[in-house]
Amino acid sequence: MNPIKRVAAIHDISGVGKCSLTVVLPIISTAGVECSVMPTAVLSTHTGGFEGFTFRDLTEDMMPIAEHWKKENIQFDAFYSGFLGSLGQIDIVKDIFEMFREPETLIMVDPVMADHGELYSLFTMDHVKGMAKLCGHADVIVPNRTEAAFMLGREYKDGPMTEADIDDLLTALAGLGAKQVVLTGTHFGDDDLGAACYDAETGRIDYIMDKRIEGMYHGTGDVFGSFLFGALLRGRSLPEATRIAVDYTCAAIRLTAADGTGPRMGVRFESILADYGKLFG
Ligand code: PXL
Repeated sequence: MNPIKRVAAIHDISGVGKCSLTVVLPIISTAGVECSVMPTAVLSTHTGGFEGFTFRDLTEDMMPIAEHWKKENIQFDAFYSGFLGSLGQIDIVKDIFEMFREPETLIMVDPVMADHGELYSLFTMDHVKGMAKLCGHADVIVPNRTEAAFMLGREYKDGPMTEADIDDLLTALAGLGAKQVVLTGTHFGDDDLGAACYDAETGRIDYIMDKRIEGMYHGTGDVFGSFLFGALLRGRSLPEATRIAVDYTCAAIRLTAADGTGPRMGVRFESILADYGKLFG
């Protein structure tokens, strides 16, 4: 049996609403990858669609946690960072990558900060600049179209895209420094939605779309990123892992739409976890 891989997931814990560590941990574990966690903050709920959420900032604990891991000689095959509550946390995460990076370490950064043309309530344009820099320290980045436009200093455009639009964005994003880019929220028409991936080393671009499901659901970025990273760490190629992430995220959204639970409670990924796990034997 191959040794199990270990990833350190650096995200907040939002108690209710199914995003960040409450979805990253179960999904990565189901892929058969050990998921260690560094919580960056503890919130009562995520910040989209709930009023008066609590926010316990854990910035001061992050470096002591990393130093303890280092002292105990704990090694990681991979890092996956997502929502970071402040500019200070972005710098600390960069330092943590440098502390632990070995030639084979795979680092994925999801520059979680915006969607549908708007920054999340906690962030400013300084956060955008910081995240763009952090993307330069990653091997794989997973921005949505809003985050992509903001990090590139471009105007955000929604609506259908051509292959040329997508290729232009993907190659510009690779210019931030990561070799592999997965752009989410891409679509060619009104009835499709998915992701496109680019490997700057081979120049290969894949467009991976599914049928659009009406409505907007919270936490889909973290569910998508977790399905993607689990598959990458289990040896799937970038296009294969992107296909898996699109298929499973859409399946979770379809179940949620059928449940009628609304957008803010996250998506029903639990019901498809067992099938996802079977992909990896
Ligand atoms: O899904 C990304 C995310 C993670 N963590 C918190 C959030 C969000 C998105 O809004 O608010 C706290």
